Amino acid sequence: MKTQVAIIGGGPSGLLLGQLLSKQGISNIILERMTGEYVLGRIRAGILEQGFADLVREAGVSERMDAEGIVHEGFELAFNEQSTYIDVKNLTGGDTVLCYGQVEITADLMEARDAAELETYYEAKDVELHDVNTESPSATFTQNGETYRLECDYIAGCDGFHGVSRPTIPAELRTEHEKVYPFGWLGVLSETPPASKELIYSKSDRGFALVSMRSETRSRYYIQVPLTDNVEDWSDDAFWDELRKRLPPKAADNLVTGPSIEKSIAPLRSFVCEPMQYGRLFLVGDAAHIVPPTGAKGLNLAASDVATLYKIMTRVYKEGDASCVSQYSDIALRRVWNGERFSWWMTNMMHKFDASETSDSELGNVTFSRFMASELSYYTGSESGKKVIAEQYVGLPYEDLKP
Ligand code: RFL
Ligand code: PHB
Repeated sequence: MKTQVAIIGGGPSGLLLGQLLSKQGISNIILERMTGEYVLGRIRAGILEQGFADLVREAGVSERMDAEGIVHEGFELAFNEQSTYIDVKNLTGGDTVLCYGQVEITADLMEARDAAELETYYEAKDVELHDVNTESPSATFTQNGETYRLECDYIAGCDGFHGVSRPTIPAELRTEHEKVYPFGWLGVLSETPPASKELIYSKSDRGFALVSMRSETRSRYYIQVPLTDNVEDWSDDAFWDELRKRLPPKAADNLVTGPSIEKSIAPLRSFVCEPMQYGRLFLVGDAAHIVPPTGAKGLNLAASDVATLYKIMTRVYKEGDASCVSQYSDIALRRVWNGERFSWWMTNMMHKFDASETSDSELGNVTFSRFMASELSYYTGSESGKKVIAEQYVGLPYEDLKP
């Protein structure tokens, strides 16, 4: 088999890249380890930056997103009894974010890929990447007991944090930066109207909580939990009780409870692999970086990687200029580090750190907590502070390639 760009991983990054490349007539084949149903079972991101939504429009897959996505002009930052509205639209001169689930985007992209009869190999096992530092890379894999070789010009490693692409870069040529937080998020999806029209990030003495949504009748909530908790320890009733205690009074009063349709615990991590490319292999999205979800940046950083690689591949194939491929890692990493910093900052500011869990070993726990409380009241207490938060939340502009 032969294609121009082999895409490893059929999550949102791989599917979006594939769709954009196809629009430019650049051939691509996706190798996905799991089934399509499995990929669609992962309830994850909900908030899309404008840059992401525009990219989905450019890919020609935005019809349902534009019809069903909920535009958010701001969000609330709550701290005990106090609540501050971050009026994102006014503070940024008109930018908003869109609430539209990762599952929906993924389903729309899969449908478009099927309709265009673009090739995807699901349940592609034992993927291995070969000769990525030469002009003729390839990927081998097995499917239903058969072994295949896919020859290509370039490989996009869109295979998430546990994929094969990142370890294909020799260990001595990559640096991995990692921080694991001492807590996770317990998330619940329920067929109930959301407790608030806008998202609420709430810090309380009992720990962090988040009000989010998927539609006017479907809510998504999260609470901070110790890493030692198991999802089976949390009955629906226990979850609702704890959530109510952590929300500002008005949202707590508005909370409508019901059976959970999905419940899971996600650990929180900051991670970056540098560089994000090796020869003709490019790392995209979670394959190269992870952020804690407090800033809603994970999928959005994946989208800016996709945008950069798309521009590079378009220039390579439309203008015959292969020299621009060396720009990928630097451009992608500049935006990634900014998203990492914002996500880390929001996480530190909004979560409860117990004794012995300090985020900074140089500081005592009490001092750290005090600094973070002071940080929160400082930034929410002035227009300029709120503007800093708003600008990061809607996302920095995408960087262009150098001529
Ligand atoms: P994915 O989604 O992990 O997809 C990778 C795909 O690669 C496949 N794969 C392989 N295929 C072939 N061979 C192999 N060896 C393979 N190994 C893996 C996998 O099966 C999978 O299908 O990565 P991608 O595409 O880069 O997308 C990244 C996003 O999923 C992720 O960043 C976001 O979900 C993060 N995130 C959020 N991001 C936002 O922008 N806004 C949010 O509001 C937001 N909320 C969240 C989140 C992530 C969360 N969790 C659970 C981690 C909330 C949560 C709770
Ligand atoms: C979500 O709706 O899943 C969501 C929203 C905002 C975040 C994280 C997750 O910061």
